[in-house]
Amino acid sequence: MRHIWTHGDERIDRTGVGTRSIFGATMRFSLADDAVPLLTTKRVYWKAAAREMLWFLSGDTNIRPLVAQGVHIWTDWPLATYRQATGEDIDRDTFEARIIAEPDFAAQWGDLGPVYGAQWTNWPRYEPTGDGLFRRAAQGHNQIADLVDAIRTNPGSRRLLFTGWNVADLAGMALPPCHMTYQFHVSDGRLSGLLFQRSCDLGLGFAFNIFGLSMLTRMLAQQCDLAPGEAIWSGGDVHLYLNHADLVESQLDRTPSGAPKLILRRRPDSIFAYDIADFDVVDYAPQAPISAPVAV
Ligand code: UFP
Repeated sequence: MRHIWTHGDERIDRTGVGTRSIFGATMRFSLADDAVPLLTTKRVYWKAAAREMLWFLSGDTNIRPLVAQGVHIWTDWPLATYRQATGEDIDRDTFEARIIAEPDFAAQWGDLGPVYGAQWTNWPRYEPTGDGLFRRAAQGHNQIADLVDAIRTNPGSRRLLFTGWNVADLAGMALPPCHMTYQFHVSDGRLSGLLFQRSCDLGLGFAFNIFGLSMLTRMLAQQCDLAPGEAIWSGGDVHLYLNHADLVESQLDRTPSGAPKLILRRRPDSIFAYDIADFDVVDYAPQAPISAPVAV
């Protein structure tokens, strides 16, 4: 963070907010003994990240179940679309209340397009109709189910990966995938996970993304009877928004402390059967939360 804040190139980005940014960065964290990379210099609402990860795995792409659980991280995109389409100056709380209370409203305005969950569990598959044409099959490729299968049956493979970057579907997504490609690696009985993230908001997004990678790696390791190895994070455009000065400076003033652990309390029958109650973070005594505006 300090390196980017002092040495990053200043550039105008898509959101118009402006960033300081570097291109290409890697970090690695051990997941052994339940260790989990979770910031201690501010409170990270890891349960929101965990709920988001479970929502991805459920294949859902509508914000309704997230909003119903008090997770607001995806609301700004549909809200902006709604305001633009209707010209109505609706506030976020009212919009979210309608999403929860009115299923039809949620269906019309709450969907994000074929984002992560759709690509992860239902990547479009096409089948021949018999007359030289193809139609979209009812069930697409479930990359996650295939991954679990491949880790179990072919752990030496160098093809243990899944991706959300479906070029043909990008135009329909509220936001093209940021944490776009996950690769896994089995060595010496340990499963490591590597995430390639094309674009990273280091002030807000990163803490969630690295937790998500770690949680998913732990779940996959548990399902495949492997020990957790490392979480390796690789970023393309890694940036700090210029309006995050308060966040950056207060975090840099603080000293990290403690060693939080992620506990998986149960071993469900399948990678798709986890519940939020299956996860707990212990030994986590972070410093005060710091809020900052999200660039939409
Ligand atoms: N972003 C993240 N992590 C995420 C996510 C978004 O850091 O999981 F969904 C940030 C990165 C960037 C913005 O600041 O959101 C996406 O903008 P763009 O598509 O222009 O890269």
